[in-house]
Amino acid sequence: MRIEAIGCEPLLLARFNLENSRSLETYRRHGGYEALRKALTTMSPDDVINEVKKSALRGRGGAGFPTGTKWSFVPKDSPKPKYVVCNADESEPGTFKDRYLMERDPHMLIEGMLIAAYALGARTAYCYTRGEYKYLIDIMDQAIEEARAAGLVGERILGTDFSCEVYTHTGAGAYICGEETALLNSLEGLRGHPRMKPPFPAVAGLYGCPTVVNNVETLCAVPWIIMHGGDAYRSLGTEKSGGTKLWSVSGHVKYPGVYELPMGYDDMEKFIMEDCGGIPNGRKLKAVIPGGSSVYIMRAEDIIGKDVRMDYEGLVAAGSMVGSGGFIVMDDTVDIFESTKNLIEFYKHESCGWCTPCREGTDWLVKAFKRIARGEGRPEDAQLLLDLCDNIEGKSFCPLGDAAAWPIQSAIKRFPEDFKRHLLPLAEQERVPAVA
Ligand code: L3W
Ligand code: SF4
Repeated sequence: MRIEAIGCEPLLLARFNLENSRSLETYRRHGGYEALRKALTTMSPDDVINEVKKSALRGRGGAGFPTGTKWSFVPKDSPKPKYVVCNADESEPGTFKDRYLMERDPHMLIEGMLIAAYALGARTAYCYTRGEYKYLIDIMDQAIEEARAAGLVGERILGTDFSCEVYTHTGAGAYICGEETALLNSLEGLRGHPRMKPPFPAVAGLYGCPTVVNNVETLCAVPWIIMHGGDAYRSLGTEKSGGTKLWSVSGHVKYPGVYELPMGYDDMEKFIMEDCGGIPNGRKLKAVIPGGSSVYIMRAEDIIGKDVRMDYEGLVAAGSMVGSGGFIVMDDTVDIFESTKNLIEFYKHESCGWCTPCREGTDWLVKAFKRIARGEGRPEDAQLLLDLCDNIEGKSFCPLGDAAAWPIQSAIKRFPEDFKRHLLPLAEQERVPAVA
């Protein structure tokens, strides 16, 4: 497992390889909590928000929404308490960056949460972590206790008027609780199904109060931005997407791992073939899902020789999305029908059942995929699968529905041969060469 910055100085990974990197002592020895001190003693909350706006930091959980803009939606004159919630429910298939941030550098996250709380006028911050990451709760709790003992969490932080409590909270292993409003329901002790938006959480979130929900990686970038300035952060990336981004690389590459790249890293082919060591065992690249399972699958021919830029705009232009940065590489032994079947089984299992198109649609899709896999496919099944997706996409209550439809639609359109073979009668399937 490689953990490495490429094309930039490590910003999020800067302390990962230090001895005892998760301790407060190590963090402070390397400048930790100085950004919080700077914010509390030399900046107004609006100054902090403006710096984050200038940085062009965008939400790293999947949607890429501008962080400073989201923070500015929190009403300043509301008499209600305000909350900061860190979304550490990292559940997107292929995504495993946030766990390393929490495991190796928990104080960077706590400092980011505290700066966000100061900017927004919140006195309480929660870190909502997926149930399977239970071990990280212990790491976070220990770090919070260390910070509290040092006067960095709790009353009158660093001797200023700013007070803020930080709590951890564990989910119970439901993917849907990574959707921000389902997460808030779960945090309130309710069933984890999504809420109607608008109102957005920034206006009516936890307990109906203004709440900012940000991903772990997003909050971890904040101390650096405050310390070095929004312009410096922006200049590391592109005009529209500042800073650096973590990519969780898995699948058929020689060196899987977590890579930090500047936003706008300008060649996805180089990233796969050189930085990640290329495709092992002499095989060829067949497909990449660049942003976690919920985005469009890409074909090798859309990557090789195409100078695909790795940022929000670059990946949309190349026919996919940054998503959560879960970068899954597949070689030419992979049957895309089989890998897509695997994904739809995941979405069916994780559908919360709240709305009919997603609950029923994902179930029907799984039934159809299983029938086809048993050798009972029919030529018209490709269209049937697309019709089922069409009845889910844009017609479901939350993004999980779209996320279930997109990988299937793109797989059928971009890898028709892998589907066609399965739709032939069994005897004929044997005459068509299997994938590689
Ligand atoms: C106030 C407005 N706030 C938007 C806020 C909104 C949210 C953020 C983005 O889905 C995607 C999803 C997954 N006033 C606002 C406003 N906001 N307009 O901005 O909102 P939105 O609705 O565009 O996205 P979302 O519902 O947060 C997130 C995809 O990410 N995904 C999943 C990743 C999973 C992980 C993980 O495991 N860590 O990240 C991957 O692609 O499918 O499409 O905060 O409130 N007018
Ligand atoms: Fe639940 Fe799926 Fe509907 Fe989202 S789209 S509310 S996950 S049933």
